[in-house]
Amino acid sequence: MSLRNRLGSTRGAFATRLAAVRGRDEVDVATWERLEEALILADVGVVPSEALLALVRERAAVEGASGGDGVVGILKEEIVGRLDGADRTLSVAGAPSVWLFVGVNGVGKTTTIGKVGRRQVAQGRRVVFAAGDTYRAAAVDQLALWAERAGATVIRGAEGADPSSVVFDAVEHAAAMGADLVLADTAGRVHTRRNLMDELAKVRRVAGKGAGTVTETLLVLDATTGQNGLVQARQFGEAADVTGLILTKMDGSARGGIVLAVEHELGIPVKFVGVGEGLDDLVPFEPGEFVDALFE
Ligand SMILES: Nc1nc2c(ncn2[C@@H]2O[C@H](COP(=O)(O)OP(=O)(O)OP(=O)(O)O)[C@@H](O)[C@H]2O)c(=O)[nH]1
Ligand SMILES: [Mg+2]
Repeated sequence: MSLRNRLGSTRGAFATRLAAVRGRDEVDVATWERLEEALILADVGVVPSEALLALVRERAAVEGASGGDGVVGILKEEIVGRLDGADRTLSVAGAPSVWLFVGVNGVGKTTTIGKVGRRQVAQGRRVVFAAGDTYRAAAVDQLALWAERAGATVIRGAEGADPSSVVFDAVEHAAAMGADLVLADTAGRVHTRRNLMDELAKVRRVAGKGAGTVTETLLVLDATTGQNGLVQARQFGEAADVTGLILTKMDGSARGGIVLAVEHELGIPVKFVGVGEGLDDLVPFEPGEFVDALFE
C-alpha cells in the first residue's frame, strides 16, 4: 500500500481543505485564512503556520503567483524545503549498537521495537530486544511475542528488576552472540516525573558501559495527541538526549502537521512513521513522499 493510502485521515483532512483553495482563480484574504486554518488543524502549530505563510505570501508576490494552485505549490515547496536535509538514518557504531526507545505510556514503543527489529533483521542484522520495561510482566511477554515475529532474540530480567541491569545483560548477551543491535524497551513514563526521567538517564549510561554503544535514543510520539506531543518531546529532549523521533498512529490521525512542528521547534529529525498495528506498518520518513501524500 502506498504511503498516501496508509496515512489515512492525516491526508484526508488536510487535502480536503487545500482542494477548496486550489480551484480558485484569485487569491484573497479568505484564501490565506483557509490555508492557515488547514495548517493549524493539521497541527503545524500557530506560530510555525504563520511564519510559513508569511514566506509563501512573499514568494507568491515576487513570483507573481496569482491562482490558488500556484500558492499551494509554493506552500508545498516551502514545507519540503524545511524538512529536507535532515539526517534520518539510524546510526550504528558499536558491537553491539544500542537503540533506546522512550516515551509516555501507550504511545507504541513496544510495537515499534517489533517493527524496527523486523526491518533490521530483513537487512541481515542480528538483533536482540532488551525487556527494559520491568514494571509489568505482561510488558515482557508482549515484547517476546514481537521478537518472535521479527526474528529477534529477547533478553528478559526478573519482574521488578532494575531496568538498567536488564539492558546491561542484554548488551552482554548480544556481544557474546555477535549480534549487531540491541533494541531496548523501556516502561512508559510521565515526562514530568523527575525520578523516572533520572532512571532513563541511568539506563542510557549503563547501556554504554560494557561492549555496547548507545547510538540512538528514539522518542516515540503518538501523532493523535497533536500539540501535546510537542510538550513531551521538549521535556524528553532535555532529559534524555533524544536523537530521533518516531511518530506512531499516523494512520488514525488528522494531524500530520505535527511532523513540521516538532522538527521546527526541536531540531530533532523524524525517522519513521507508524501507520498501523502490524509488523510491516512502519515506513521511513521521506519528506518528499510525505508531503506529496499530504497534499494530493
Ligand atoms: N493504529 C496504530 N496503532 C498503533 C501504532 N503503533 C502502536 N499502536 C497501538 O498502540 C497501542 C499501544 O502500543 P504499545 O506498543 O503497547 O505502546 P507502549 O508505548 O509500549 O505502551 P506502554 O509500554 O504501556 O507504555 C497498541 O494497541 C498498538 O497496537 C500505529 O502506528 N498505528
Ligand atoms: Mg511497552
